[in-house]
Amino acid sequence: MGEVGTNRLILIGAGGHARVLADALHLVGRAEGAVVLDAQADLHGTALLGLPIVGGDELLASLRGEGFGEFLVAIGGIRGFGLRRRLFDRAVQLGLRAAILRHPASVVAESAVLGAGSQVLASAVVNACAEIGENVILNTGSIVEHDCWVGADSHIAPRACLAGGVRIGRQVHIGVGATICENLRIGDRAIVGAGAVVIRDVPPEAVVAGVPAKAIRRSGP
Ligand code: JB3
Repeated sequence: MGEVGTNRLILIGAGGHARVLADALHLVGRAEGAVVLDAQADLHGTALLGLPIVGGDELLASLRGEGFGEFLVAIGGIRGFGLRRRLFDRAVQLGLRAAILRHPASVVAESAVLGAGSQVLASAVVNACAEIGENVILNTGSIVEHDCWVGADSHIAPRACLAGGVRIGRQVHIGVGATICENLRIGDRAIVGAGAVVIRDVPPEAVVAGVPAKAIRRSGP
């Protein structure tokens, strides 16, 4: 861990996903000196698992000036893809580096590649030669098998499973416990419902659900 003052970390968001990240930061020794920003003013001055919620995003520039070096986008909700990308880009534009967070109970193959800002949470598995894009959430117990590709800003929800060679686009949500069969492609901004079993490619912005998964609507902008 870098010394406090240069590698101090900013969590952007103070909700349920932020609590998961804060817990992992404590476990990997990155909580020291970290602070949290949230849009809800009534949270300012309180704490998130011991991390001070110091204000809103307007503080990003001044925190950078105070020697904070890294950030994580700590917003995970399905409606938040565009927001996650905007927050990521704003922090990078201010000269902050996107940290990579690996829970100590995760398993990541030596040959796997984790993108800046990616978050590999408890019991998640990233297997050989998989590539994980920027700002991706691999949530609790998710499985990304060998040779998979997960595009930027996507969220693989708890216990979802991508079989070998699956390619996930950008800003995709794979729901809790969903299964994507091998070598399939899931298009940008598609949504796969919880528990779905996907046995054919999913086009961009499609919303699919069921066993086997079928299209139910299109995902909104
Ligand atoms: O299902 C699981 C395991 N986790 C879910 C996660 C992936 O997504 C979790 O159960 C929730 O469904 C959701 O967690 P998240 O994204 O933390 O949602 P919520 O608990 O609603 O917290 C979002 C926080 O972000 C709120 O405190 C908002 O005020 C804050 N927020 C919204 N917009 C913002 C902004 N904070 C900052 N700094 N900037 C914003 O623009």
